[in-house]
Amino acid sequence: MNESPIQEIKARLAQARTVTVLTGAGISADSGVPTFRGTDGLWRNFRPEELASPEAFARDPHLVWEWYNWRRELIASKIPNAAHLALVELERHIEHFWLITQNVDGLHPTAGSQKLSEIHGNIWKVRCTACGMISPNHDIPILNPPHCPTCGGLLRPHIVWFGESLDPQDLDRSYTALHTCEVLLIIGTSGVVYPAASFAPVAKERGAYVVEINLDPTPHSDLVDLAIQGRAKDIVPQLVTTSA
Ligand code: BJW
Ligand code: ZN
Repeated sequence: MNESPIQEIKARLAQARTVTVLTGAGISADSGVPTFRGTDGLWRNFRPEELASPEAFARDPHLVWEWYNWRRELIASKIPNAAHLALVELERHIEHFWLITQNVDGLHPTAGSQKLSEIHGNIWKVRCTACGMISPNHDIPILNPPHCPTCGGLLRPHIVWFGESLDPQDLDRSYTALHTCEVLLIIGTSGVVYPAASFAPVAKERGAYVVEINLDPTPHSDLVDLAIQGRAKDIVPQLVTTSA
């Protein structure tokens, strides 16, 4: 038995050939991106069904784009923090590594993560509601709902809203990573939004050693093997340093 939780996790990671990581808004909170459900969370001021649903977009695309324009402006000024960078380092050292993120801010790919699924989409991509084409789009500001250069259809943010299905390829890749991992690190998610809310029990049932890193306890804290309370930017880098 190792002397501290950090040492215990480091020992597990050192032995593991297959590691999966699930991240949520908490990891980007340390970069200054608001979470959804905390005291300063986005849903304190906005009702999800009014802005993050296909019905909301059909009712008022202008209002929905206004919200995304505000979010884009906010996120554009943020950079990856030490926790994002530590996960890039971990990816380099683990033979079979996969990062599943619920975050749409793009900070993981900006940090350099390559083996990842952005299961809720990416705020820097748009999708045509008519022809389905997905394309990168970094425009700021977006003052009016944009249209598809190919077919003229209305463009929407390439984000998974409530009631919408996740990309089957992303889900397949995620479940493979969850079914095969020896260690699952869950960082900065409240664990209430499905299907990601089921990922901890799925990996646990398959025998993974499951670790939660979060500022506060979550519905999964009692299920995991080790729950560490603290900031992602303080804890995650400690897991990947080679020093004792
Ligand atoms: C820190 C920290 C620091 C802070 N360091 N930690 C089964 C049962 C019940 C319901 C459903 C079900 N299956 C599907 C549903 C419906 C729905 C759902 O789950 N609803 C629940 C609310 C109950 N799910 C869906 O609709 C999904 N689709 C789907 O499953 O399709 C099939 C289907 C449909 C309908 C019925 C049945 C099946 C799609 C979900 C898409 C979620 N999209 C969103 C919004 C996108 C909008 C946008 O971003 O523009 O994605 S919701 C929002 O929540 C966002 C996030 O990715 C997601 C998760 O939030 P996250 O990351 O956990 O953030 P927070 O704020 O909740 O938590 C932050 C955490 O960080 C906290 O714990 C803090 O303590 C911590 N923290 N600072 C460490 N510094
Ligand atoms: Zn189109």
